[in-house]
Amino acid sequence: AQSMLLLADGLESGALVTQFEQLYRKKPGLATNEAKKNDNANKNRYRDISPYDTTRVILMSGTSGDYINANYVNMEISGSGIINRYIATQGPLPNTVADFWQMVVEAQSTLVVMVTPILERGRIKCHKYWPSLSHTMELAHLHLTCTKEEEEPSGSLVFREFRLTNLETEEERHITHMQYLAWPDHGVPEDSAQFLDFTQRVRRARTGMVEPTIVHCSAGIGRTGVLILMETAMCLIEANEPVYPLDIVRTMRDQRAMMIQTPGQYRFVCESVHRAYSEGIAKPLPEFQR
Ligand code: PTR
Ligand code: PTR
Repeated sequence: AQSMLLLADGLESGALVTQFEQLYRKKPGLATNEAKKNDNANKNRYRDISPYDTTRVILMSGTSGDYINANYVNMEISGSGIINRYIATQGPLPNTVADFWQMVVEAQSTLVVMVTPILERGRIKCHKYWPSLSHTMELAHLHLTCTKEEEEPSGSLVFREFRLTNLETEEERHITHMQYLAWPDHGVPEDSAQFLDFTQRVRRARTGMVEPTIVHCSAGIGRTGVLILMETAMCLIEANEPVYPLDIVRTMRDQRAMMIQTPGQYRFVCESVHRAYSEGIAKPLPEFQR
């Protein structure tokens, strides 16, 4: 409750956003050498968005080498013993689709959260790295079939299910795909109630999951960062722990550079945290009440 008063004050005075603007975008001293190697240049969607070497996802069986533009991001919920595990990554390129699905397999992920449309203002933000409903995409030894696709009446959310078959190991996996459409890059969601609802659905889908959730947008920093901050804040509220958004951003940026891209995105997510708390959308769970 104390931290929510601070949050409201900070929003009101503008101090919150000022502090955000003063925070480093990349953690000083962390290298991104793998991203800069010649062989990996065409695996990066944006030249200025590179994963740290220390937290990058290292593929065991990549198509050519072990590199993919992705980082492990672990968010500890103090006081609850929970660690939410994510992999934050860029929207796949045509030449990184196989590596993307290989990463899903190696990380044993069963949930992929996509917070970008494919196309924005006529520009491609992410390659369509999945097959259409009832179709199968063949990626070397991985076969991916879309078994379900449902769009919300609002038109801003799509849910899909995939069956991923590994022909080498004969293993079959089911993967849930949740896509949020109404959110331009560098911007904020059109509707904060809808965004909170989406975050809650992601949380429900993750319940009991120890494997990382894959989260991506186009660059894998702005919108991806907002979603992870929002989910982290909701978990903290439920664990009856204070929420200090700037500390959360720092923790994220220590694992993937530039998470949360604009002051507007930061302000939006702080307002949404406050709203989730004050409207009781997220509230302390009985087991954490003191
Ligand atoms: N080998 C195909 C390709 O890369 O074009 C794999 C593929 C298959 C790609 C299906 C996309 C697919 O989706 P859709 O069902 O929309 O054709
Ligand atoms: N160089 C690009 C730019 O600044 O436009 C990189 C970039 C692109 C950064 C998209 C962030 C972007 O947004 P998001 O991470 O939400 O896809």
